[in-house]
Amino acid sequence: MDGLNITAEKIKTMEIRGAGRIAVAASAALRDYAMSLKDMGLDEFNLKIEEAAKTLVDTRPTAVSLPNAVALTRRHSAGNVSDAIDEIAGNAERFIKNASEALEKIGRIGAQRIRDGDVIMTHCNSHAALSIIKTAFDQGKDISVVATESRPRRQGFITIRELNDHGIPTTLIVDSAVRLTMKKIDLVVVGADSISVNGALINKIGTSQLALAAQEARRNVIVAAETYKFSPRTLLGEMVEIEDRSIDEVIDPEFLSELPNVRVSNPAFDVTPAEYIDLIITEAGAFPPAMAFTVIKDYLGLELEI
Ligand code: RUB
Repeated sequence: MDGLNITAEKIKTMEIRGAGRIAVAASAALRDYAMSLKDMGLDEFNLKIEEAAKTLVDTRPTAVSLPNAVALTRRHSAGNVSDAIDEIAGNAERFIKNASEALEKIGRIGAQRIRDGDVIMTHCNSHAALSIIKTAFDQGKDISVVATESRPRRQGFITIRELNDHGIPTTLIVDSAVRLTMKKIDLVVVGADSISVNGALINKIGTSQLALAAQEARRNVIVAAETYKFSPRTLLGEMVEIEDRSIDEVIDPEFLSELPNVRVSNPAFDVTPAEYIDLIITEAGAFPPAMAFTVIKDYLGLELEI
């Protein structure tokens, strides 16, 4: 499981991060692992795939793209190991190709919602959100972006580099400047780690503050999300787990050790209720959040995790 463990570690430490990238990396790692298994019976093979799937899924709890990608990749109906490997390899190729095509489609569909002259606020670093912004820019629209820093890991720095390299005028703000700046922007475009059946968005901590400020200022909030970011398990009443990350990301442990009465908390994601979201742009079309159930049923498949 060497290669697979390396990928799992990279996801855990966030060397590979962002819900889409995590999903694609996990699918590829499972494919490579399956292809490395030989000289064993089908039961042993299935057991090893089961363990490998668990190793990958256990790395980070919030982005449903990860268990969805693993479930879509690992399933097979073969009667022998060699056919099972072929099926898993085929599943991975399909998933990875679809994920890449989904990003392009989301870009094209989402760009329709961007008007010439728009100033767009984004949060964290989302490839799906950036696909919309870059596509609109490439269509010749005169747009600019306000990007939040996204403490504590500062994924906003990845975003501003990407926008800079694409030639898109960009302003970086600290997270606490969101409400003040909201008056100067036209709409918010963010990505998704998970979307639950009630249309709620789970994304980088602070996303719900953008959405609250946007509603107060009557600005639209658009979510860019591949269909594999919708969570089938929420149909069973399961809540999406919010990842708590190390407090070392927030504060120097030495400084904290001088403060015996202080505790630090570092939740990595938050929940934005559906009523704060205007539209979810998927590769299958632009949906209101109220249609999350339909997306899960028609485009993802209820059997995926139930
Ligand atoms: C990343 C994050 C992104 C979503 C969507 O969090 O919240 O907005 O994952 O990204 P982290 P994408 O940096 O903790 O993984 O559109 O690229 O899938």
